[in-house]
Amino acid sequence: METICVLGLGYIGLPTALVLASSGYRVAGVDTDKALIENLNQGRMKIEEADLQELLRQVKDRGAISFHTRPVRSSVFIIAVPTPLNTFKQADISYVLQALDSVIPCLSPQDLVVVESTIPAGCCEQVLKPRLEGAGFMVGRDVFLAHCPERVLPGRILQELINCPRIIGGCTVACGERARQIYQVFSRGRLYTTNCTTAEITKLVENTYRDVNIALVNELTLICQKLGINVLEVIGYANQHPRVSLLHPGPGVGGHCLAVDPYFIVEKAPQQARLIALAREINSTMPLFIIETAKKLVNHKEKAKIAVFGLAYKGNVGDVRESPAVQIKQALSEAGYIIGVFDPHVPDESITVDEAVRDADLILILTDHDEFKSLDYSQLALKMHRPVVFDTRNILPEGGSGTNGCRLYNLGNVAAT
Ligand code: SAJ
Repeated sequence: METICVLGLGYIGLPTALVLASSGYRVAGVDTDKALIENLNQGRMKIEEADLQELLRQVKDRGAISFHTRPVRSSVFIIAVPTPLNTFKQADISYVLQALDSVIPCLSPQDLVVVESTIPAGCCEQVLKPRLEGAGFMVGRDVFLAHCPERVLPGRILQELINCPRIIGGCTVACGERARQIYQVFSRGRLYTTNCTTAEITKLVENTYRDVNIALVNELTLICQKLGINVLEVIGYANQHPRVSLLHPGPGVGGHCLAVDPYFIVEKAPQQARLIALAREINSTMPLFIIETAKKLVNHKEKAKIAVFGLAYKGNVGDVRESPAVQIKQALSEAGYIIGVFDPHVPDESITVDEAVRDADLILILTDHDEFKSLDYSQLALKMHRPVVFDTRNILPEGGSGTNGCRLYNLGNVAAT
């Protein structure tokens, strides 16, 4: 079996490295973050994901994986570093370039470089391939270059890593084939090979599809609010249609994928990507609607206390990247409200539920964690100054928390405010 070097040990790179190591490859996990490497060497990780910790223990015990701060000699290099947005909302590929540059001195003939990081369309052909060729490696002859974007859903990473079909874009047919052979060892999903640019844009459009669909229901929420009708009822009825499947409205779209990737398309075709840009705008202004509604629910009282339930960008994960909840919390705090955050998945930023709700004027549910569904809101109401709950995720049964004078609002009945 080949040795594989995985660069970037975040939400994608680490699970990928562990799965490769458990599939028989010898794996070197690489990250420039020294503290992360020390923690992994001691068997510790920060990512909260089912079975991942146990997998780390197993592959470490078997000696199938080692961790380093620089790439080591291998025959395959998988780059899974972040591609954030720069201040102009364009893809910042500098981490990918740094990773590639660090790999170049380790390359030998016939080695394979796979980029899993999400990158703009044309990046492999126009940026990465010329960089390898500039270093003296003819792509498709001396070394192979492919893009194999990840598709895993945070919260179900391991399961989806193994089972999702994958799109592999090769700079040449041989590049795609070489990458396919690596992935087929652990992947149970079908592996499709195509060219790099097709793989790049396919990845981007998957997340854009979801972002646009969420924008539709978020916009519908604002429309229904104006019309004084319950958006949840409308969605429920519309979804009875055999070809309609509306998603869930919420306080906005977060995470490092949906809130970022559509901009990579806009960047490349701003004149054409009108719907995509508008969807981004709708989703990223959703927090303003939540902030204004929360202010109304505390009657614009100065220094009202708001118990914020959830900072993570979505339920049952501890990831706060691009989280609308963080944005909402910050804006309310800057507006002078007293904020108590309760998020059992983000312990560093959280106080206890009792501390958060004590003397609060509003519980503002911003994340759909399971823990929030099973709380007894009528009991929490007893500790509050004014027992009002605004459930922006629609996780509580409508009208279900009405005891002890507790008033429950969600995105369906917020028109009443
Ligand atoms: N959200 C809504 N309403 C919904 C669904 C989601 O408001 O009906 C919000 C969530 O609360 C969250 C955001 O959208 O703030 C994104 O959450 P998500 O669960 O839709 O997606 P991610 O970002 O966790 O993972 C996505 C997935 N892409 C698709 O489903 C097309 C995943 O498969 C990708 O691998 C991942 O992006 C990625 O890394 O690109």
